[in-house]
Amino acid sequence: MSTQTCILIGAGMDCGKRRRGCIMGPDAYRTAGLAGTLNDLGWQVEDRGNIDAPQWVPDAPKGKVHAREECIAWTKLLAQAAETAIQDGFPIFLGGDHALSLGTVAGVATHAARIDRPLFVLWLDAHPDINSPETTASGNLHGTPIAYVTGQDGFEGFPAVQSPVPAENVCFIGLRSVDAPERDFIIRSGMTAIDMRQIDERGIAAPLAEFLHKVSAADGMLHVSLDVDFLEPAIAPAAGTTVPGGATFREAHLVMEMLHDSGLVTSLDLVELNPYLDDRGRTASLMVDLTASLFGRRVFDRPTRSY
Ligand code: 5AB
Ligand code: MN
Ligand code: MN
Ligand code: MN
Repeated sequence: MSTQTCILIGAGMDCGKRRRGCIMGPDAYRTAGLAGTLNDLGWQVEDRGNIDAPQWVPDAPKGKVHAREECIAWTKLLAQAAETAIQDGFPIFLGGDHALSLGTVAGVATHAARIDRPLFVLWLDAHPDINSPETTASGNLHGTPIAYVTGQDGFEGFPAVQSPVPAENVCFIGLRSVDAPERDFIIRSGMTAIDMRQIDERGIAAPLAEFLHKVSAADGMLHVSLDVDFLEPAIAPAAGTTVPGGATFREAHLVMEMLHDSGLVTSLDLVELNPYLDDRGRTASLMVDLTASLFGRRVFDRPTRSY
């Protein structure tokens, strides 16, 4: 990581699905000590507070998509905030549900294009979140950001994505709940999709190293989007869409440690934490500890690795 300043941006976006509670996420991360933890690791921390929720706008009466107008308003705010923050340091977006990535990834992609570097996206999630407003069965936009940022159709009313992320630059790790239209799309698209079975068979380090090599060879910027439901629900209960069979404590830390060693990560989303569902703050604390591993916490020093 090139810069030593990280910028915290709270985005309590809660309209990407029907079950409420992610609005409390940013404050849970602060309560769990995120800023102090990063400070202790030698980072300067600038907390920009929470983005004010857009003024409430009524949902269009027809259509299956939940809170489309509100999500459009958030996307505009977040894309702007992301584009600005990444010029000043390493942004960490404190969600909020995963619909916030419509804005954050679009914003960092605009920046990457401006400085003429390719953007890669690592999606740590049980789900690929590649439905469009047309293919979604639930109507929940937290299941759509990858479709949006790679420039798929169906996002009428949303700002046009200025610099779509090429499908080949996207890597999913942790998949175990994929809708039929999502599966078809992934197979056609050339995205790298590491499901839990592959992780069982190969371990998590080998496929991650392959992807990091690709990022490194292209001199890419790397945006990481960490959904709480990437993790095994037994260790991370505070998510609305848990799926059994997720990443273990050590698998998740190893991913973060390797990401740190790579020096390739330039922005991070922490999403889908619903503190209302947590168990004495342990999911919030685990997410903070995983972030610490990404920012250099380790037992013993190891030489920086080139992938
Ligand atoms: B999350 C589902 N594919 O579209 C849908 O938690 C789940 O951000 C989406 O990964 C899960 O509603 C969205 C069934
Ligand atoms: Mn997700
Ligand atoms: Mn998910
Ligand atoms: Mn979820």
